[in-house]
Amino acid sequence: MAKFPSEPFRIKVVEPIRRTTRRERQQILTAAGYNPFNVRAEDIYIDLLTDSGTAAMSDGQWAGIMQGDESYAGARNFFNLEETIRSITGFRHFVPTHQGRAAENILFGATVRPGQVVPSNMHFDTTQANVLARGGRPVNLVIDEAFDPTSRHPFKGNMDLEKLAAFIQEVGPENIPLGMMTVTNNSGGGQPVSLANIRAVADVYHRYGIPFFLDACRYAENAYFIKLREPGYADVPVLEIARQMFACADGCTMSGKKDALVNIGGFLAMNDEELYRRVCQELILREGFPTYGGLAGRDLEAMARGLWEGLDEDYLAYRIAHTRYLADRLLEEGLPILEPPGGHAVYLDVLRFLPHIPQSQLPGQALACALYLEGGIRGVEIGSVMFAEEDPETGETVYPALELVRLAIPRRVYTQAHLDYVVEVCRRLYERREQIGGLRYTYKPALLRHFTARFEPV
Ligand code: P71
Repeated sequence: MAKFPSEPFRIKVVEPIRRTTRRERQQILTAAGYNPFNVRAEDIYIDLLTDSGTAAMSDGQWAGIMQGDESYAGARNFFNLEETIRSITGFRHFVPTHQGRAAENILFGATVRPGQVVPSNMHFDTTQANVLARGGRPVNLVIDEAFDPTSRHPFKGNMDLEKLAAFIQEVGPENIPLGMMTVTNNSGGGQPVSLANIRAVADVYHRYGIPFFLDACRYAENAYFIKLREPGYADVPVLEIARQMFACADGCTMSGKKDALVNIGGFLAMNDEELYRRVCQELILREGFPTYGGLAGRDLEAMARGLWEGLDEDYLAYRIAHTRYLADRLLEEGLPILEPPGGHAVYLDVLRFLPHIPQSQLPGQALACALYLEGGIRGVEIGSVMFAEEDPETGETVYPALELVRLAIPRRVYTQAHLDYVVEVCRRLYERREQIGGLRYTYKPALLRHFTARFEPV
């Protein structure tokens, strides 16, 4: 039976959660248009919608909240955060933002012109949408193993270096204002990127004079995977691995809502002085003055402290093993999941879970709804609803290679017994999987459609 190291913390504050009846859940789901985003959190028993902004903060972070300096300019918490970010990332400049996508918006606003392309291993949905919103084209060049849910490649988030070099030559470096890399690769299953690959990607970008930015929101989990899996790093402190990752890049976007263990916050960091000046202009227009950037002083403090806690090796060992525990238990029950499990989530492999539902009938969304109906669990579809695209020439729908339901694990929130409950619900669903039917849209918005789309059973 799978096991994981016991928690390196104890629980000081609790939040009641409530179980509902199946009949209640059926009514709730119908009213929500079969979209779990539209369900009230109070009507959910185990909420695995996202690991973003859902962490339990520590007593140290809450103490920091009380020490928020709410001055408009130059709050002391800004300088604490600045010292922290500089120490971990080494980047010369940074601005706080209210979350990750605000950092993306400001970065692409300052760099991307219509018609330009931004390559990455895989852009996450907000990154993709923010590139598109500036008239740019996001391109994904991850290794092929990423699309095989059964491949146990240790670094399935790696960029395909040949594809990258060929792509740059094809479109011309002058049409690439920056190159990116998402660590860990969320859309591809929370899979890590090796340090060797980050170095090689940086070399390719830099050979063509292209600035390289990391989408760093799960950088600490990525660094811990490097420690576990990449030869030569077993005895290197995670902080040092993280520093080496950042040292390859010219800047990063960061959603603090993941590995910085806060409920709100993010930042954009960079070395280039001239870019920093333009970023500050854009920041003042959209987020706020550069020493608070859309956050309160107390939020800056919580993020500074959370950044350090997110790098703690006891915490990371527990975190990665906790996720692994859920994956191993599901595998023990014979359920199809994407392997190996990621750092922040376990992904159900829907094409093997529900092979009788064609992608045109949105099997991932159907499975996410079935999970809620069966056990009050909320996961998120990462499949056709999130990523299917219309071919601009033929008008035909192109479905993504991976159809997943992500069970994202909030940091320091749920216990092993909660995960056992999740396994039990998934097992029951898998037993009667033939009874699960497909869905169709009743409302299909153009951009970031998964957040607000509505559905009905076919
Ligand atoms: C996640 C999220 C948040 C989310 C997004 C879409 C649906 C549900 C929840 C956000 C990311 C991310 C990466 C790799 C940038 C952002 C944006 N992820 N890059 O996975 O995973 O950060 O939410 O702070 O704006 O649930 P932001």
